[in-house]
Amino acid sequence: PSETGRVLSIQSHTVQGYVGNKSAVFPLQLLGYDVDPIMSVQFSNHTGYPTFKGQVLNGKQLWELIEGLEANNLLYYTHLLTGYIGSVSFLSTVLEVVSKLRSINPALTYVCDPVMGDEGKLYVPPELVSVYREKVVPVASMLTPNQFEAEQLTGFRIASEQDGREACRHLHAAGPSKVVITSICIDGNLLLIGSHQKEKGQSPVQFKIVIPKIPAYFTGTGDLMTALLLGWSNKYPNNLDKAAELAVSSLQAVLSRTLKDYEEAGYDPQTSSLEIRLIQSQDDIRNPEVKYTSHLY
Ligand code: ATP
Ligand code: PLP
Ligand code: PXL
Repeated sequence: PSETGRVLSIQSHTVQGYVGNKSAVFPLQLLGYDVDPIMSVQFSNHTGYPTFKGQVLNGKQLWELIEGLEANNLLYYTHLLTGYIGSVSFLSTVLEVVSKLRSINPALTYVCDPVMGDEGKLYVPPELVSVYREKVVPVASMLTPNQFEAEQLTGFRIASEQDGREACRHLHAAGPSKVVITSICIDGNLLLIGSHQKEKGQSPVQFKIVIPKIPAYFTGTGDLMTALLLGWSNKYPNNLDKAAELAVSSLQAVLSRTLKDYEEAGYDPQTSSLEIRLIQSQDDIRNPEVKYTSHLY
């Protein structure tokens, strides 16, 4: 499949390490996409380190970049991708960017990772939750929450596969035709649940992928996952299950290599957050060997 596109990716930049755009741009380029990154922050490193330094772009500065592009007729995009966003003002400007891009390309696909938190904890200001729920979800084409984020967006507790599928149906009713809950932790394993509502009002095609949990903590995996899902779901627009198999298989290859490299270097993978071995994994991104398969419900 050769379908590609031009992606505007509004995400973090870290000088060292792979989160945000550092984790999304290279894989999308490897899959053949033109990617135009806007750096929502520029930090020395991700915020999980003991300290970090850097600058934050505000909503007005984001809009200036959009105006610059528009003044030169450069605002035609097939996809908008957003990840971690730290303030209501920036998120509100992102909503204006969605409208502006759709005024130029009504078929624009907006892929939104509603990054808010994990494992029961919010790491964004709490005011962002209602903005995501009320304003962002309705305009998103594809949404990739984790378990906690899906709970925040729907108000349901998600404790089982059934709950996950129900949350997806609820999210479809609010807007996006594609929803992937990237991980639900059940009995120590990770479960990905995907859901594609092909026609408004119809019941969605749903599937799961079981992913054995690696006993290590990685950073940037959510950002890489969403980028891969954008890349593959655009190539297989009617087979979200197949797109998810390819994305998960690439991601797990990246994580295995990361773990192996850290272990060989004498690190204990359980005590430090691991930077993914993204560049070293380029063959696994271009041509993933499918080792994780979707099971349709
Ligand atoms: P976001 O907050 O960006 O939505 P997320 O919480 O969805 O992120 P992660 O929890 O990092 O992101 O998971 C994304 C994907 O990464 C999962 O679908 C899973 O495939 C993989 N993953 C992350 N950590 C592990 C792990 N320890 N073992 C196995 N797979 C993992
Ligand atoms: N922890 C903090 C403090 C963050 O700001 C973020 C931002 O997204 C994350 C974790 C998320 O990392 P991931 O996308 O790998 O889940
Ligand atoms: O996706 C994770 C992420 C994005 N942006 C910044 C981060 C992190 C994770 O720590 O620090 C700035």
